[in-house]
Amino acid sequence: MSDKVPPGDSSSGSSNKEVASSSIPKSIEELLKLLSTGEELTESQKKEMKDYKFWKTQPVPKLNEKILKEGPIETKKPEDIPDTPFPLLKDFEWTTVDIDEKDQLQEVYELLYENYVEDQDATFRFNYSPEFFNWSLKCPGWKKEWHAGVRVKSTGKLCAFIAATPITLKLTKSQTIIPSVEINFLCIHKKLRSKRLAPVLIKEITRRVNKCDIWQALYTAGVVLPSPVSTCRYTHRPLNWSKLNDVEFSHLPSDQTKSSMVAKYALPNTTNTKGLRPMEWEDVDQVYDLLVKFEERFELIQSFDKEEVAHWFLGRTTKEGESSTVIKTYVVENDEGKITDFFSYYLLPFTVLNNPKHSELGIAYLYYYASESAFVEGGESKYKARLVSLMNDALITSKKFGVDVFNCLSAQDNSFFIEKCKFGSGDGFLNYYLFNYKTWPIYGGIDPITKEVTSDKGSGIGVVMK
Ligand code: MYA
Repeated sequence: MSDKVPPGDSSSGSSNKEVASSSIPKSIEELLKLLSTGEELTESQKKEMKDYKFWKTQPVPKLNEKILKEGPIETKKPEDIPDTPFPLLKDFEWTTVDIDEKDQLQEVYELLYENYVEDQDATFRFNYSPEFFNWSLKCPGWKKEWHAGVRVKSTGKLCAFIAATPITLKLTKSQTIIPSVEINFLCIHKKLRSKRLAPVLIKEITRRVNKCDIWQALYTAGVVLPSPVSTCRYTHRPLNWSKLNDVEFSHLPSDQTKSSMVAKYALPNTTNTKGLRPMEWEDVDQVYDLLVKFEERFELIQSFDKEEVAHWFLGRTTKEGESSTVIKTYVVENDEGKITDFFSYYLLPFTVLNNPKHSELGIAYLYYYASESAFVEGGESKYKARLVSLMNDALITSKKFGVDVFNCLSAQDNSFFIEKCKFGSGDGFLNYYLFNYKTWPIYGGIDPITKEVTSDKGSGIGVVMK
């Protein structure tokens, strides 16, 4: 599928073009050649470690470093960390954004709406709603001071933002638990780009997190930085092909007609799996048990507690609370009342710019899932078939939430159903990074050379970012 650079968790995805834009051509002739032929840069032209002026000073593995031992890169104590924020240029000041304040949440929304990740042609823009932030930023253990912003002193305008949320990571091979944060929503106003403000934001969020005795972080980006622990590929499953074609997200292959494409992606209105229903508060314990067991299949995972399961899969942490409308979770309950499977996805629409027919694209992102069928010895083919059937049901359920395209990465065991459920590979790749921790490279569900999704092998990435 020749889709545009897809909507990604925390990036626009790193297409080949993006790699080229961060590379350094050696001469004007080479630059002109690149412009005229669109040819990719050679290895020697790509950004080298010494060119990462900021990242080469940070506790991250060097590009192409051979990892000899897993573990933290540096060890410090909270008292070694400065109490005061990093200095900013005189026209700017630090702020802690209080997202419990409606007006401040609105400021983050506006900053991101205008300045966050766009596709190459600026046709699509993430439309993060205040409700999305309430779900993604206010998880159990969240801290107000981990929502750091920069304001223009004279006007008070919010012009940059970065967020950390708590996450417990686990490396299953060594059964190592790593108390960490997830870093997300790094955003600088377009007018303040390329002024080295991003490193200051990153250093400040690191300071604030370190002060709480946390020393590791997980983050994802489309751009290549030192050094990805894994790389996954975006895939897309059109649900409303005509609309995707109208907004130029999906293109008509030369050997197809519009009606054949619509027919290809048509889905029934009713789900197939017996006992499938939306998750309820009473399911938290069983979903927790199933997820914890299932996650051990992967190498890098999020280690949940029950309160986190309630938050991330229902969007509430009390029985009485109202569920979030951005996260959708369905369970499969058998005749004995046992939950045998579940799947979840979150909704994050795109605003479509300058299109006469459509102003928004409904987008679902596959989140966590689990199935008892994974534990049946010798039952690999049954497990794969079960995943295909569950994901087809996920697609069907998402239609009623106005989803036009369902996205998933080549992470988890997704490569087992990607092709069968008619997901097509997108242009975008997502790199996973760990801050201050070295670990062996983790398979991201794609062939390292061809970058094609491999259907016979699941990935080692079990953690899903928002
Ligand atoms: S990923 C989403 C990132 N956001 C966007 O793409 C939104 C649109 N873009 C922007 O707002 C700006 O272009 C950004 C860069 C802010 C991205 N992650 O200020 P600069 C390095 C890390 O002159 P600008 C997400 O949210 C770049 O290589 N570093 O650049 C996860 C260069 O360093 P070096 C990045 O374009 C974020 C330096 O910044 C990224 O004005 C995870 C240039 O700075 C990037 N996505 O602003 C952050 N892009 O010289 C790390 C560029 O070395 C967290 N750069 O090449 C680390 C863990 C911290 C916590 C630790 C706790 C223990």
